[in-house]
Amino acid sequence: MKYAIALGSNLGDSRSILESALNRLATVVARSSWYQTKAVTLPNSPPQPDYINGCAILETELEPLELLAKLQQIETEFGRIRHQKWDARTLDLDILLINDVVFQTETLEVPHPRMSDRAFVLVPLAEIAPDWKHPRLNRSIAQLLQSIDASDVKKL
Ligand code: PH2
Ligand code: MG
Ligand code: MG
Repeated sequence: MKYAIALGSNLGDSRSILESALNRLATVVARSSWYQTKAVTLPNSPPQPDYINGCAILETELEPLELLAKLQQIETEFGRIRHQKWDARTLDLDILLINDVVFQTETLEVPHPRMSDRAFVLVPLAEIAPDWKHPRLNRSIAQLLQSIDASDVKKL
């Protein structure tokens, strides 16, 4: 199965955490550059450090919920502590896309429900998978990127 995943960090030594996390995933077939991005936060929450974000493509036999468990295990290994939604974190690993399917359970929704309006996801993903079609929106990643403002996303 082919997966697109997003990587992000805005606490600790983000760059080295992200590199080490990628090395823990044996099945990476493509990876983007790293980007410095402004933290998207909930309204009225205190400011957060910038994130480093990137994306990768994995080819693996793991089923979606098995891959999710593995990604969460790696997040924990790198010191992820879950406080509130959208809090600063040492490592966030999200499943964005799985082949051309829609997958929805209590614990996992793919395509990632917010990916289509997030420049910090679409810019790195467009670098490695511009033609991958979002199966709910029927538009490619490159097309989705054209409809949003990506000026806060800077290549490192
Ligand atoms: N992740 C969030 C919330 N806000 N902002 C940026 N720039 N990058 C992220 O990865 C990010 C965020 C929740 O997962
Ligand atoms: Mg996330
Ligand atoms: Mg997450």
